[in-house]
Amino acid sequence: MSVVGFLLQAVLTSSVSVAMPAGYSPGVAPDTSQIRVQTDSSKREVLVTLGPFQLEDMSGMDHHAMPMDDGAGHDTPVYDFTWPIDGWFRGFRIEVVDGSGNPLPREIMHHMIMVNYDRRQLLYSAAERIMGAGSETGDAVLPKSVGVPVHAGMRLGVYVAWHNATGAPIDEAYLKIALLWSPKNLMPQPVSSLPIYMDVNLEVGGTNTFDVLPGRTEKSYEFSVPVSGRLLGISGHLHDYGVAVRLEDAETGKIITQVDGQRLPDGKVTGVERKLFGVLGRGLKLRADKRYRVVGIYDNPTGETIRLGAMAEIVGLYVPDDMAQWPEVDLNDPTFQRDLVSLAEMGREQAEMDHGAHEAHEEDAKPDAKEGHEEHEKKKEEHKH
Ligand SMILES: [Cu+2]
Repeated sequence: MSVVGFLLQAVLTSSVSVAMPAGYSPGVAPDTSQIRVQTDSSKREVLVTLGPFQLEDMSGMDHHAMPMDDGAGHDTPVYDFTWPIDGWFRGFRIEVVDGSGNPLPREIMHHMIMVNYDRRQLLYSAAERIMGAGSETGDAVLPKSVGVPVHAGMRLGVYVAWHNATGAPIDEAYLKIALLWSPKNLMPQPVSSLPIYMDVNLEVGGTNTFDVLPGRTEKSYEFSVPVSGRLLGISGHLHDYGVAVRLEDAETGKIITQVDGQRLPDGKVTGVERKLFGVLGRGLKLRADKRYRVVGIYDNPTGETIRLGAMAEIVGLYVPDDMAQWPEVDLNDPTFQRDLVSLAEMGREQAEMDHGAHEAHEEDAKPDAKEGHEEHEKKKEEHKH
C-alpha cells in the first residue's frame, strides 16, 4: 500500500473506532525523538525544543532552476506533544541554537507553525493553528489581560521549515520555543480570545495559492461566523504584488477593515500592517447572522501571469460572545480528515524518496495539489514568509 493510502486509512480508522471526541489519534505513530517539552512553573513557560537538525547550505542556489525535491526549505514532519497546564497561552520567544547552546542566526528558521488538534478553526473544518512565526517575525507576547484558553492534555503539534543561507552547512541546529502562559487562577481573569484565519482561496488540506494575473485583480471568499464576537486585532499575509486584504459586508459591500501590504516600489511585499481594535476596548464586532467577504487585492505590473504566485489572508484574535458556541471538531467531516492527512503527510516526501517509494507517492497524490504545493514552496523560498 502506498504511503498516502496508508496514512489516509490510519487517520480514518482511528476516527471511526473512537466515538468520544477526545479519543482520536491525529496522526500516525508520533515521532518523539526530535522534540522535548519542559515546564518551568516559576517562569510560567513551557519550553519546546526541536532538534537536532542537520542543515545543508542553501546559499547560492537558484530556486527557479532547481527541482524542489532538494529538501530546501521543506517543512519538517509535525512533532506532536501534549500541552501540560490549564490556563491561557499568551505569547512566545524563539531561539535558534547549535549543539552547545550557542545562538545561530534566527533567520535560518524560515517559518514555524503550531497546530492544536483539539480545537477547530472558526471558519474552516480544520485544526486550529494556535501560533506561527516567520523568519521576519519577532517574538510576540500578549498583555496579561488577554490569552488563548488552553487545557492540560490538549494535543498540539509543531513543524518548522529551515532555510540555511549562511554559506556553510550546520551540523546541529535546535529550535527552542518558550511558550508563555497565564495560570487559571490569575485575577482579573484574562479575556479568552482565539485565533481567526480568513483566507480568500483556501482548500483545506490542499493549497491556498492562486494565479496573479497582470494588472489589478481581486480574489474573494464569502463566509459567515458560527458565533458572534469581536476582533481584537488583525494582520495578514500577502506575496509579491499584493496590495491589501480587506474584510467587507457581503450584502452591502461596505468595507469593515483592511490591512495593507508593505510594498517596495517594484511591488515586492515585505510584510503586512497590523491593526489593533483595542485589547481592552470593544474590538470590531462580527455577527453570526451576517455574511462577510474577505478580498485579496493584487497589482501585478509585470504584464505576465504568475502561476500560483499569490496568497491573501487575514489573521487575528477573536473573542466569541459565547465560547460554548465555538464549533466542535467533527472527525466524521471529510474536510477535517483532509486537514489531518495533510498534516500527517507533511515533511515525509524526502523520507519516501530516500526509501525508493517516491513513485507510489506520485501515483496517489492529486497532480494539481502536488504541483500547487511545489509552486508554493518556491514562493516561500523567494519571499521569506
Ligand atoms: Cu504565503
